[in-house]
Amino acid sequence: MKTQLIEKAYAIARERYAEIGLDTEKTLDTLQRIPLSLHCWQADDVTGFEHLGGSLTGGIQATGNYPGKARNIDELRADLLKATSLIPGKHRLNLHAIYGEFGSQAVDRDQVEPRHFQGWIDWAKENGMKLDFNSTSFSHPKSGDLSLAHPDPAIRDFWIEHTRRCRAIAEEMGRAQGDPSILNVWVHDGSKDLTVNRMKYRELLCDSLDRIFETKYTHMKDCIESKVFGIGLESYTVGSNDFYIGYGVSRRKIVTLDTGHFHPTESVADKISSLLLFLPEVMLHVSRPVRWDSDHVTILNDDTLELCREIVRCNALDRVHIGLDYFDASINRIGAYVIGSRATQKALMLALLEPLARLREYEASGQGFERLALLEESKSLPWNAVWDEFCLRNDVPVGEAFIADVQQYEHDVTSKRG
Ligand code: RNT
Ligand code: ZN
Repeated sequence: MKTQLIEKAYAIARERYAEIGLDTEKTLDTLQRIPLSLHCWQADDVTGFEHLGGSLTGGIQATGNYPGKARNIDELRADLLKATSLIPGKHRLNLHAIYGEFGSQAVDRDQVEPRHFQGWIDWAKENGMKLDFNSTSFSHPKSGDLSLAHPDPAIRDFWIEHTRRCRAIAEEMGRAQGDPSILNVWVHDGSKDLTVNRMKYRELLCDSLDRIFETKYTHMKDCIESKVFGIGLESYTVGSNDFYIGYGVSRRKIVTLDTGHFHPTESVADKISSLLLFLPEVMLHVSRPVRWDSDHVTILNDDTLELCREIVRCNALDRVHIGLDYFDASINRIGAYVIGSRATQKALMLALLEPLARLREYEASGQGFERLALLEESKSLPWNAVWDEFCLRNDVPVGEAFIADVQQYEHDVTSKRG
C-alpha cells in the first residue's frame, strides 16, 4: 500500500475519532507501550531442546505436520526474529523450561539451572527483548496423569524441585533484564475417568505449591494457570479455576487466565474485573478455543475483542500481562505468530478507540438504546486506518503485505529444513 494513501486515510480517521472525543495519537502512543509476551513454543510444536525423545503429553496436542518447524535453538531464534520483524512494537519472549541450552547433555528437569538459560538472557538483551518463563511438567517419563499432585512423594518432590529451580531461573532473568520475569506454573494433573478423591489431589497440589513458593524473590513474579480439562484427562482437573482463584487470592499469586481453558460459553473477559478487585495483577494466555482444542491461533473475534475491551475499561493496562498461547502445526508457524500477535494488538487498538466516556454517560443516565447504538456504531469507525498507521510508524508491513514476507522466508529458510 502506498504510504501516502495510508497517511491520508489516517488523517481522515483521526478527524473522525476527534469528533467523538478520541485522540488517535494517544491511542497510537498507548498501543506502542503494550508488550505482548510471545510464546516460544509455536515455532516447534512445543518440542523443546531436551534429549528425552518422548512426545508431547500432558493433555495438550499440536496437530498438523506443516513442514519447516524449528529443529534447534538457532532455527527457533531465527524464526522468532522473523516473526517479530512483522509485528509492530517491542515484545517479550515467553520461554518454557524445556527450551534451555542443554548442549548434547541430557539435563533432567530437577537439574535445570540459570546457566542453561544464559544464552537466552544474552540473546534477548541483544535483541531488546525481555523474558518470561514457564515450568514444564509435561512430556516427561515422570509425568503421567499427575505431577505436583502425585501421591508418590518421590515423584511429587521431583516436580517440586523442578518448579523451584524454574523460579530461580526466572529470578535470574528478571535480575539481568532489570524487569521482573513472570513465571507461569501450569500443571496438567487430572484424571481421565471418575475420581473418588478430588480433595486428596487438591490438598497435595496446594501443599506442593506452598513448598515451591517458600523462597521469596524480588526479580520474578509467580502466576498459576487453571484449566477446565485436558485431552485424556477429561473427568477431573486438579488445578481447576476455583482451586487457583482460592490459592491465588489467599497466597497473593497472580492468576493466569488462558482464554482456551473455560467452558465454551463462559466469558473470560468478564473475569478480569473480579480478579483485579482481589489481586493486583492478572496474566493472560490469549488463545482461541475450538471444540476440544484450547490452542488454535488467536484471531480478532468477539472473545479477543471483549477481553481487550475489559482490560481498557478497567483501566488496567498496567496490571494485566498479555501473553499468547497457541500451537498450530498445520499452517506456516511464523505466520501463525504474526496473525495471533497482530490480532491481539488490533483488539487492543479497537478497545482503546471505544468512546468510553460517552458510553458511560449513557449508561449512568439509563439510556440503554443510546449505549447499544454507540457500541454498534463504534465497531465500524475507521480503526483500520489507525492500525495501518501504527504498522507504518513501526516499519512493519501494512495490511496483508506480511503474507509475502512470510512466504519469502518459507522459500528461503523453512522449506529447506528436513
Ligand atoms: C496448556 C496451558 C499451558 C501450555 C503451555 C505450553 O493447556 O495452556 O499454558 O499451553 O505451557
Ligand atoms: Zn496457557
